[in-house]
Amino acid sequence: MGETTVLVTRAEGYRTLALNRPERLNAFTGEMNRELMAALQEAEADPNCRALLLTGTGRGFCAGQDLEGIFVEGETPALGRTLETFYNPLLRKLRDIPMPVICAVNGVAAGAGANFALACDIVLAARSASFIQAFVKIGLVPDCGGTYFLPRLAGTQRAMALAMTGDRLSAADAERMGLVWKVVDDGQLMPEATRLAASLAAGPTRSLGLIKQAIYASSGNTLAAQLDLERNLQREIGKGADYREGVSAFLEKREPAFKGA
Ligand code: LHQ
Repeated sequence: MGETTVLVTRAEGYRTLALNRPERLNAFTGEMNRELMAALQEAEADPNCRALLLTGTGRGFCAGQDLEGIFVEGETPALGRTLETFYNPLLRKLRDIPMPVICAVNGVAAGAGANFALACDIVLAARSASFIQAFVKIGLVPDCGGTYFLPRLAGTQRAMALAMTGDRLSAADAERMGLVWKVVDDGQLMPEATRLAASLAAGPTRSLGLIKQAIYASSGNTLAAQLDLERNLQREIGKGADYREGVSAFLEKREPAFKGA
């Protein structure tokens, strides 16, 4: 038996989930899909876990679906079922989990791997990392949310060119196009990402969860609907202890001690 395909490391307030098949650039297998879902569900169920950090071991972030042995003699590939059973629930979970998910893209992110990174809430990339919509190179269409995230983050023209050419995009260009929050020097990626995770984990977690909900709802909403949503969220969050703590800390000129409540 090999090592687990997702390494989970617990720190004060947050967990790091590292995709772990470095010899295959962390390409997804069914086992990895299942272990990643289990890790996300366990994190969500733990009240002490208030932020997540997703990364990869070795020189790659994730090379997408493992292409080894996917064709079985006499069988038609059932990609729709694979997506619906494994990948789409993971994408939904990353977006719906009510805590910040940071992605530290440590190397190449291709195919599904690229789009898992784009699904995360705040994406940091190592300067040597790159993003490839590799699907077209093997005669597929982007999945795992690629056709949703790319036009929204980068605009229709860039989304189309990236998806149609499958060209490799450098981390610097990904930052310029708004696909990632920040590019950092390779040696600074994990220190910077863990600093951010620890800082968000000490934040007002319910606020952060609702911020995520509101920002993601906005692309399907009118302004009127979004104003209604903001009103509803603010009505609820304003009853919480962290709001009182935040205001008290400001008035008392001290750092707030948020409980995530
Ligand atoms: C791999 C892989 C890999 C197996 C590198 N599989 N071994 C599709 C279908 C079903 C439903 C769900 O959704 C999807 C979505 C998808 O993700 S489709 C897209 C699948 N991914 C790709 O097409 C990317 C394939 N990989 C590459 O193009 C290159 O490996 C990249 C550009 C990512 C990296 O290139 P290099 O840095 O030159 O590394 P390498 O190619 O030498 O890879 C290192 C090893 O990892 C190598 O094995 P080896 O035994 O020769 O050392 C590769 O064969 C292996 N590997 N990706 N997806």
